[in-house]
Amino acid sequence: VSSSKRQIVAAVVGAGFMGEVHSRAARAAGARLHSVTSLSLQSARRLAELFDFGAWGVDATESIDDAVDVVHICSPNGLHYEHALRAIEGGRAVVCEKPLATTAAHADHLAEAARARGVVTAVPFVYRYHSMVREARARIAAGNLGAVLTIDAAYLQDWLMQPSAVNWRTDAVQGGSSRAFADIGSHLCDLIEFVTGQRMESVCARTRRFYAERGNDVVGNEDSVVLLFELSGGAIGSATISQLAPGRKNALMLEVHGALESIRFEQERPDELWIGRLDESSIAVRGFESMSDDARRTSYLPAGHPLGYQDAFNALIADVYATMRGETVDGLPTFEDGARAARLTEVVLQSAREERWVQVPR
Ligand code: SOE
Repeated sequence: VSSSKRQIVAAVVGAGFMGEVHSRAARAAGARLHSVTSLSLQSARRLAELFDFGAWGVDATESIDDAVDVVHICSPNGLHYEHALRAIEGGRAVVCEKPLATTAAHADHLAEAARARGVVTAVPFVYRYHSMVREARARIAAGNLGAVLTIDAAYLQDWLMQPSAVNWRTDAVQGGSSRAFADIGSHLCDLIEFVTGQRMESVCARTRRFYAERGNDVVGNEDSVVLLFELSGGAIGSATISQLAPGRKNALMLEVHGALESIRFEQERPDELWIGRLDESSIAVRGFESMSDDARRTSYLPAGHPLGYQDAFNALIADVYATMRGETVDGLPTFEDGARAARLTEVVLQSAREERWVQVPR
């Protein structure tokens, strides 16, 4: 039996919700699961048994073992820089959860170090991998919408709405100086740029920390952000980002208004794309004949078999491994995109602090 391709060996650092999502995706992409490490030995052991890792422990340096090809970093934000730099210096491919680092300077350094070392990198802006997001992007690129005029966007969750809800994210040291924007606003702004093909050029933001304390801890980062922005092609838009929106679980919503048509994507209904028209609007459901090639690439189940969040994640990790094998893929978010998100985060906080429009550096 000829083995068409050498099995990729993956290590996971961090055994929380994202560690589990990455482990499932790495396994689905055919990796051998080498080791999972976590600050909590119990969490590491739970994931090791769930996904049949070779080893588990609390020492993240085990993930840089010579046998390891790629390191998936899912540790608390404040540890990303250290864990990613160690993997890069070890010559490993690195998939690092957003935010890439809690400062733009550290994120830029990681992107530079990875470029210099020539390692494959990714920051899982996973929502790029829904087929109907690729369909929206293809329609805008093909000119179906006409000139992009305005954007109405939001990313709303409610898992931090209880004042008692404490998590490493609500601690500025472990989570970083931005929470809602760095955690989910970064996904939304990455998607706005990815779908429209335009850059965010300037923003005007206001943040709120509705609960200055949670449990016995002082909270050092924001619960919610509202944003005005201008895009490089002249469009203007607004975004509401909050993790205190009762009833909204993971509600990323993006609506783009063109001179000819509109589109609306809702992450909680990922197989659908609303097409807005002056005469008759419609809902395009994944799997139709004239779907774009790029949408078809991630549409690996036929119409009527819903694809979801983990499917999109699996497709993203499969693209990372394809890139490690020298293949060319379209739309993989790399450390360059992660560094851009970290820079945008600092611009958003600066705009809120100084109560003015701030230009986004290229
Ligand atoms: C929590 O806000 C979270 O898990 C984010 O960290 C993820 O990036 C997002 O995709 C889902 O919600």
